[in-house]
Amino acid sequence: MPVPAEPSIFSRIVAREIPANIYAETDTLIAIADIAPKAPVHILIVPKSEGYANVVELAAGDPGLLAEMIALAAQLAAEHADGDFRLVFNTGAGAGQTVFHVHAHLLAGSLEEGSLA
Ligand code: DGP
Repeated sequence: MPVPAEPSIFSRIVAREIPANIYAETDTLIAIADIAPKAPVHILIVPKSEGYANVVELAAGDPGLLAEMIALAAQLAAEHADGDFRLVFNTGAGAGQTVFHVHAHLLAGSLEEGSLA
């Protein structure tokens, strides 16, 4: 699993080189407020390791970690909204992915149609 030469923005947040509003942290994941929220609750759920660029790679390489991300999303949606949520994995630049360190957008709280990340 190749590790990118430059740490991603999320790795720099994990290392506390860049500040972020941290919602949760486990041995393997960090959950932070998105810097440009698209919903009342917009949290990024990010594996601390940056070995996987997108959710397809993660699902193939470490499905257990993907399951951990989904469980944390459900927990955070229950804690910060009514428990209902949308989970978005932008995959590829053409789909709007800008950070190639896999992450899930957790969107919750009075979502409107079209309020995708
Ligand atoms: P995507 O476009 O799916 O790759 O999502 C990347 C998200 O990362 C985007 O919604 C904005 C967010 N983001 C970018 N830079 C920062 C940052 O420095 N801090 C935080 N908290 N979020 C960031």
